[in-house]
Amino acid sequence: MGYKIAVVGATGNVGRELLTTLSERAFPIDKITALASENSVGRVVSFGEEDELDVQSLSSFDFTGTDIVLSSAGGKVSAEFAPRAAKAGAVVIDNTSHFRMDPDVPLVVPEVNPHAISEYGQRNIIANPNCSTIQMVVALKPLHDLAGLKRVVVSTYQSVSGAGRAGMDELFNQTRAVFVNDPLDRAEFTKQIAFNAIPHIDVFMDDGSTKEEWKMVVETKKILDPKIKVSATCVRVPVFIGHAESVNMTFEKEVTVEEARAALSAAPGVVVVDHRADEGYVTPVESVGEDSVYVSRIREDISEENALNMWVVSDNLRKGAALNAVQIAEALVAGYLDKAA
Ligand code: NAP
Ligand code: 3JM
Repeated sequence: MGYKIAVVGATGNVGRELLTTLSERAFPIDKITALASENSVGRVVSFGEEDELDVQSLSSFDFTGTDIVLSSAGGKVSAEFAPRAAKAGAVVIDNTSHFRMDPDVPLVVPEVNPHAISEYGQRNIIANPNCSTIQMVVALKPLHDLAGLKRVVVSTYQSVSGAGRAGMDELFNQTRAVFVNDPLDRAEFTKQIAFNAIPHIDVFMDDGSTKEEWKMVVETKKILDPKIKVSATCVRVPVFIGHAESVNMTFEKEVTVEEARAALSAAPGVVVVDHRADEGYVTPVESVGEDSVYVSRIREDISEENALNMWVVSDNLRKGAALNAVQIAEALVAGYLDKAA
């Protein structure tokens, strides 16, 4: 016996990773349905090594009898279908930003605030945070417990897979075009992404920050502690998969590098690789297909009292999206859903 699961956005970068993760972790499944737009009806998607699923249309799908929906088809799609699925009795674990800041929707990273899942019943929706927020709060949590975070200043180096399949295609095609001297086509990114870096992810806000930067600020406060001050700069770089972050932290109390390293090494979901030598740190390419959040370059910030720097890397499609959502589903069925698997 298992659960009836639906994956919305099953043909996308995150959706395909959701199917892989559910299969790899042997989530207890009775029936699984792959949903996407009308355009994908007739296509199949892989589920594990052996199985293929026929893609069905989200717009005509009846969620009655579905236990859990894992969704990643953009904010507008979630705004429309998630309340419909929730009303039909399914719990929706949503990967988009649409419901994250709704006070009646828990925003969950299982290593950080698993208890928040208990509030899922208010709307039958649980939100998965932004990829950059997830990997940062997993690394911040043990340090906040140790010495009390006052302020975080983060700069991100985000891969193009965060902008979907089309973002990956654009980096590939532009890179090729540079080599063969073809004109560069641009659609997903606001400037050339091949051999470049773009300090602009999601739309601009009134105060000059971007929405991606705003998400990191407000989501970190909601998940970890509203008292922590956060300043973020989010940059798209020509990397296919894996986000990196340079994180500067100021604490209430003194904290040594050794104490920080010990707390991080003991923390769930974190792997410390920090040898202060060639190859003694993790880069995005090495994080691909891995579940962990990697922390390297832990060092004192000599310009400020009680301050440290670190480098945080993770696979944005795994812990940054699909894995975190599946971990939420695992915690939900283990602790909260009535139906026994
Ligand atoms: P993607 O590769 O472009 O895939 C988009 C998916 O959404 C496809 O399966 C697509 O189906 C489906 N879709 C689009 N419009 C639809 C509609 N009207 N009805 C049903 N399905 C529709 O994008 P991605 O990288 O997987 O990201 C998808 C979404 O996940 C993003 O928009 C974002 O909101 C969220 N996301 C969240 C995180 C996170 O949680 N941390 C990280 C990255 C992305 P077709 O193939 O049929 O078009
Ligand atoms: C990551 O609604 C959309 O067009 C999707 C925009 C998007 C988001 C988002 O805001 O949900 C693309 C990539 C995210 C995210 O995780 O915040």
